Amino acid sequence: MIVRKLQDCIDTERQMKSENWNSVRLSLKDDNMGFSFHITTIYAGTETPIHYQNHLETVYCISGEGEVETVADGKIHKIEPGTVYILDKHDKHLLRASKEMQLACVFNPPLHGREHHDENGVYPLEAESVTD
Ligand code: 9YT
Repeated sequence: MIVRKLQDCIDTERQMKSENWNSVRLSLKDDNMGFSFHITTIYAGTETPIHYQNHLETVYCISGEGEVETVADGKIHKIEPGTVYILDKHDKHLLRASKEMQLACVFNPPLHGREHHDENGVYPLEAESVTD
């Protein structure tokens, strides 16, 4: 069994920071679980374009408030504590936070750790180059 604490992972190599969000990657590919598990904070007043063409992601809102817009149909879904959104179609989307949101995120296939969104909001597969 593996045990980790969120507090112990903050400001370590497990935490990735960007202008709009930071993400603590509590479980990664090298845990051999078939998924990765992250606690992500989305900053208030931000809009992030995301398109995970190589990954499936499920996102559960723990706290905060925002919305997710699917680009293909312009539909806007409110995000509040207790909401889950599931990107089962590799949906291109816009993620907006009106209040800082804490989200629990699961990725399949798992991230290996240092991925950053590229200019299209995409994470490359690990075989491809990773921008850091
Ligand atoms: C909700 C979302 O996808 N945010 C971007 C960060 C991502 N969860 C990550 O890299 O951990």
